Amino acid sequence: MEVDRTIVAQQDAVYTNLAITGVKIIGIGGAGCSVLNKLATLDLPGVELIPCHTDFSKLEGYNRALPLGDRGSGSGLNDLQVRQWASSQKPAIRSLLDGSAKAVIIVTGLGGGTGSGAAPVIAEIARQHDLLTVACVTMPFSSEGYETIRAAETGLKDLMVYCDSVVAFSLDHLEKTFADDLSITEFYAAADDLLLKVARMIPDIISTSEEINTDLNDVRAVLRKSGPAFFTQLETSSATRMDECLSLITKTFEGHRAQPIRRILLIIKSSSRRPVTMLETRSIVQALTQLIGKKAELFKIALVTDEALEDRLQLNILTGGFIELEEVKWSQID
Ligand SMILES: Nc1nc2c(ncn2[C@@H]2O[C@H](COP(=O)(O)OP(=O)(O)OP(=O)(O)O)[C@@H](O)[C@H]2O)c(=O)[nH]1
Ligand SMILES: [Mg+2]
Repeated sequence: MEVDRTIVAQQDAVYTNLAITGVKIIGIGGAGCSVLNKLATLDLPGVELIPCHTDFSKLEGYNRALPLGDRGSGSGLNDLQVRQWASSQKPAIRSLLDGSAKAVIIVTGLGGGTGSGAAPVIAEIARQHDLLTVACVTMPFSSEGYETIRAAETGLKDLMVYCDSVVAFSLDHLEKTFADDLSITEFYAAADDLLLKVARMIPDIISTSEEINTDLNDVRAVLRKSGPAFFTQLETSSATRMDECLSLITKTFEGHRAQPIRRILLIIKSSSRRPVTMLETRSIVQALTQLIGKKAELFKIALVTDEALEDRLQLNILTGGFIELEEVKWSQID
């Protein structure tokens, strides 16, 4: 019988990815688990989604999960208690990260007890296993009270110690950026979408099978110990997409005040119907180099296929490796 070689090749690629990628995305607490539920609908190859919560009802539907504490009904906003619970679960956390794990992506809304308490403990263990460790988090509204802010800032400070790269979105800042007429539910859903976009960057890069591609080691080289990171997503809407793309880049990064950027990870997404061209790629890279990349030590580009984009182009840009951290507080959004 004639074997369909194309299909075999495709299947091989998928199996290879499954075997080598080993990305664990750990969603912690209410916000983290809600992002995880959205990621679960995307079917990302080579990725294991692991929820971690003190409210055990949020752990259902996953192969493996990390319950913390013995009550199962939340943390009572007590991050110190959760830290102890997480520390007592170190062997369980190690076994979740063992085996095929190569990268760990921690997703949480800092400020509550569960995320603020557990995220640093998980990051510390990931670092001990020498895994590429990235955190994407939201910081609470300043109106959420002193205790919430303290828990969030302590969590963030410790994440900075253990993670290679930390992308933090301030809810205060997002409130100024998002439309005023959003309901609270819509607002949090939009914040979750941002966390999702960052969380899927690494899986997107390593699971796509482009000819010019970036693998996990490249991503690791760019993100390794790069500290706080900025995330920006730009997407064109018209057929004259290159001009639009270049003007979006200029609008976003012109007059960029931050410290010199040492590391840049750029994902260019397009569909196979209209893949990004050499000219488009070169122009995008030149524009970014001119505006933010003159001092870059590493500027990695990955091309990812996303059929949903049809004629459009989407750029996902992660910048990090800032010299003076004071200037860099919150991740930028478009
Ligand atoms: N991104 C996002 N953030 C949220 C959401 N709901 C609340 N937050 C923010 O995230 C912070 C943490 O809230 P939760 O995720 O409920 O906290 P938790 O980690 O579950 O901790 P506890 O509920 O105290 O056990 C809050 O202080 C809010 O700033 C949400 O649906 N999405
Ligand atoms: Mg909660």
